[in-house]
Amino acid sequence: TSSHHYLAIDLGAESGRAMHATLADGRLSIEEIHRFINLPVRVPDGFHWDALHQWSEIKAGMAVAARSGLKYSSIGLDTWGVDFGLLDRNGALLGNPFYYRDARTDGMIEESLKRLTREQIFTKTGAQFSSFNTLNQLLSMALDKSPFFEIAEVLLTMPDLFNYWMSGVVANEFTNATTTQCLNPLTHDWDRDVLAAMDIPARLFRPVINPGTVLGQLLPNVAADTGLKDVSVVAPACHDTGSAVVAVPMQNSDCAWISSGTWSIIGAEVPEPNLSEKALAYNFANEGSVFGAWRLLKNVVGLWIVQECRRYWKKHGEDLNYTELTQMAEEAKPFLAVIDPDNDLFIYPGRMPEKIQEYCAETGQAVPQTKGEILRVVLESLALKYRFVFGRLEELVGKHLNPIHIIGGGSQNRLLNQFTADSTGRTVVTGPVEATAVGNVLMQAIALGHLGSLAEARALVRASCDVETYQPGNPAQWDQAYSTLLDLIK
Ligand code: ADP
Ligand code: LRH
Repeated sequence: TSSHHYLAIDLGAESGRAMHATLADGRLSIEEIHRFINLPVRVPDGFHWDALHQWSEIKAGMAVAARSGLKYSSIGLDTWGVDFGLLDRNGALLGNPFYYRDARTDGMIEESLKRLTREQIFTKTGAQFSSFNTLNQLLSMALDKSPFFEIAEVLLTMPDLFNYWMSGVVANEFTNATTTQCLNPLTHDWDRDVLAAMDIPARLFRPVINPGTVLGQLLPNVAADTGLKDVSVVAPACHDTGSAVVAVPMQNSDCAWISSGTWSIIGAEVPEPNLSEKALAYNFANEGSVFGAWRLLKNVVGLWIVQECRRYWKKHGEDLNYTELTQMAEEAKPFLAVIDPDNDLFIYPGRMPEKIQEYCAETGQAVPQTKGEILRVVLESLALKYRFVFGRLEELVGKHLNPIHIIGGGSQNRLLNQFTADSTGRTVVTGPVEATAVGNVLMQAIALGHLGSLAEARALVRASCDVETYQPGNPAQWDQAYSTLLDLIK
């Protein structure tokens, strides 16, 4: 039978990777061939993407693929939402794209609300209110009278930018466009009213293309640099969360999922955007999926907090891996204290263990002392916040959701998986770990006609990937801690 090879590039906040995938005999296999760091760089004006370094590493991944001698059908790239670059009229990148955890967007939600009401922004964009959204990044530039607005011709979100460098095609991909808070979910077009109200030039935005579009062939200069020839560039769901959810091995839509990585994104797949007052009040997002579906979801700050603790301890001389850190948490005393992981304090980089201790002290709780205690507080608090968001999700979709699928790198944290089952009282099914890359590949295969449908793609994931199941232990044990969380977020 025929076999096909694909290359998926997934740029995550901790690392970027190039993944090789093969579709053969009704199974998909996937393997990492190149991994590289993807850290923001601070200069006097703020935190930026290291876009050229990332581009070099993407090409290095292509070169590894080329050296295998295999014939690749296509390449697809995804990364996180909201960030973007601007091109001038000659197609040159203007400056260094900003990284979303930059303080330039502080206070921008309030600024935007001087121009439009919350209801207006929500019904026109369906997005959650996060200070770092593209809309707020652009508003901060408008308020700063950024000279870029005078000379920029095109806005490309980060995956659009890399797609442009790979294929020469300038286009805005739909799933990632829905993270900008500039796109109207009903028209699938940029919302001119919102842009005008924020003084953002509408000329920067291009027509939106669907995930699963074949953009063209790798440009000759890229093929020459990497040795990768005759390869199609496909836009998958270019938003990483969009790709990850393609790979949820769900049997039907009565389940929820948590895309667990830097962020923990909790949601369900729904047929229509939910623009209700309640969705607005709960600050949920409608993000575009593949084949007309939507993801109704909410971001929880996620394993970012663990990443930042690890980074802090490394800086102070102790380099521990995630397995060791999870082990320490497992051995620590349970239910010492609770934090709201989504408190503003924890969004920005730096001093994370100290910030957790300060938060516990200021809220009159016991202060975790050891690394294990600190991490246990974080993991328990994440599971508690999941319970809170999951309850609201069930309310919004109006049905009981079971199981909860946990996908992404964070699904390797067995302690958190069990905590999630325990705190929510739901069965947890984990895997795939590399859901984002798998979903990216699946959309390439669909675009090229190698797979017929999303249902077929998900059946393939079920047949190809290991999944683990966790049953809830004793949810009542979690009730006391849950009421502490409710007090904290009041
Ligand atoms: P991103 O959102 O940046 O793409 P990933 O999906 O790669 O993130 O997930 C990275 C996270 O997965 C890490 O921050 C870490 O918390 C978790 N993780 C990775 N490996 C392990 C492990 N062996 N045990 C527990 N957690 C892990
Ligand atoms: C996850 C993610 C998420 C966005 C955030 C900026 O990586 O794409 O869906 O909200 O990054």
